[in-house]
Amino acid sequence: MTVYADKIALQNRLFAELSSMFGREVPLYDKSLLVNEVTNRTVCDLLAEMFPGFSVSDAELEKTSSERHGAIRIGRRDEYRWVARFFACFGMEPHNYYDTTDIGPKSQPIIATAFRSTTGPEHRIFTSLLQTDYFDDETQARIEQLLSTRQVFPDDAKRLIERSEAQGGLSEDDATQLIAHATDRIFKWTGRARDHKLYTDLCETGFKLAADIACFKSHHLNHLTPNTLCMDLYTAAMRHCLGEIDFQAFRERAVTVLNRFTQNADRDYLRLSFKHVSNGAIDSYEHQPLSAGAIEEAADALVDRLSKSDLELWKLNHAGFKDSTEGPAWDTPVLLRQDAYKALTEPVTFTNPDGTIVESVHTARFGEIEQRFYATTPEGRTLYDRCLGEAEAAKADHPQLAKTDPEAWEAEYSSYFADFPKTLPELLRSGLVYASYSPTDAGKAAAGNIGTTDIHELVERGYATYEGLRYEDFLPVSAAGIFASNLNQYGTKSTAKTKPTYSRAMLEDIIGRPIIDTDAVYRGLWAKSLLDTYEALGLTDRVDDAMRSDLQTAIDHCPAFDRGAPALRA
Ligand code: OOG
Ligand code: NI
Repeated sequence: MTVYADKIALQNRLFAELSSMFGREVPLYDKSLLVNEVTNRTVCDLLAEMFPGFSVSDAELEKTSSERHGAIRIGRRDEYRWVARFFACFGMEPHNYYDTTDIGPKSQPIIATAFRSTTGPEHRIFTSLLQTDYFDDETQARIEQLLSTRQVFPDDAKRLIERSEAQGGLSEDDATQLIAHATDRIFKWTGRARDHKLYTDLCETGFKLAADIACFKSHHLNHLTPNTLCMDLYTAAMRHCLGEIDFQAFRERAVTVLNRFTQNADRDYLRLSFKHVSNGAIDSYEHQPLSAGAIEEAADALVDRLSKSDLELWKLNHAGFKDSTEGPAWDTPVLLRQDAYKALTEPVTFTNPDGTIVESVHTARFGEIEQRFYATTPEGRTLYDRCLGEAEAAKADHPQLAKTDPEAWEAEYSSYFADFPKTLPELLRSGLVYASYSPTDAGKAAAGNIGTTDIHELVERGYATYEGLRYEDFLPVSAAGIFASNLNQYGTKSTAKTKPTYSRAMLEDIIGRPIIDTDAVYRGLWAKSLLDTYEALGLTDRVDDAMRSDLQTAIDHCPAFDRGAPALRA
């Protein structure tokens, strides 16, 4: 039997290659990775002092920081299906349906899903599909006509994808070739576009996003987002390197954010952020206070490092950094926080239908960064949406505050998230986030003599332990915020006679495979861990029937488990 290349290993290779490609295309992206590495190193060194025994080698840090999410925007349905089939060769399936045509003033003419692995994903790609019927008939026809004449996937790439589907995998050589098609053609920035008139018509009517899709000949990456260990330190460092804040302001900010970061960084943060360190190791560290002056020293060292000539980002083509971070407040560890340097204005050569050439520019590709936190339950998500709604309304009231007095806005922003507990145990007790539970040795030893099935009590008594599940998906309102601030353009309004509506089923039809609902994944992982823990603690028979059957249903509906696997004991 032929053994094909491991799909997750291929996924890592694909994203490493895409990252090199993007680094060659966009010098500022490459440098932003260096800023991330430098600030992450500072964070790790402080954590090592706080948790003696904890350490992160440069190689581990690189691995921890090599996670990426990309964003691509597709024009045609048949292209979209090829994209889905392409990512399936790398073990990435569609997760969640996002509809940004229907989010009020921030709306954009796209529906989307994200391709990723179902469990433990390290990479994702948010893939939008332009909805041409969002436009008036004439514009729709112009967009569709132009799109109909491009071929983004080379025939050889299609053959490799078909081979992978037929065989169930690719040889290393075939995979290498398919990755080369990705970086040399499919996702490559060409600096060339078509139909300057359509381009300007779309931009001038507020549809920059549509112009970015319709007039280009590849599915160029819009951004490729690394993860940071401390969002607020990274954004301050970027602002400093871009020349927006001087070294004194940076130092002051670094001291502030490192102080509060180190006060909040606990074992749950270590578990969330460092997957390569075992839970046992994390439990074994002592937690000790930092030595006096440690934070000031770290800030001084950072100021020094950022002033070196290899980090003079202000010398590169750039449009500054966003004014405020999307997502929950800094002190509320749920879902994800995202920020970005703004879209760059890049030279583009347009070829018109009559063959004439126009030298112009295009502003679309930006440099996002993110930090991921705990996955919310539906109750947690509802609370988040309410808090965010209030925060956004306040922002609309005084939009300049984030720029003129960032610290005041930060404090105000936090106040809208006050209803969220701030630590994982409290979030779990409130039923706002998911965790995976497991029995402890003490619990197993006490099996048969334990008088409660309340999981929080079992944790408190030391019979069970937990690990928060990380949020692995996207937030369409954050995405819309990112679109808006990067394009210097708020949302759009449909120009069709009647605004069409879209559905998950429509996108599934286009893709030709089911879209996985990730709440069912988080819930299933949580439920299975609970039932397994009860079993190991000898509590299965004491769990009440309704609860047991709820948990079993969640497991049965969880796409992360092989449906053929034997069900747990009922
Ligand atoms: C995709 C926007 C979504 C995110 O991080 O929320 C996204 C795009 O810009 O095309 O990447
Ligand atoms: Ni993104």
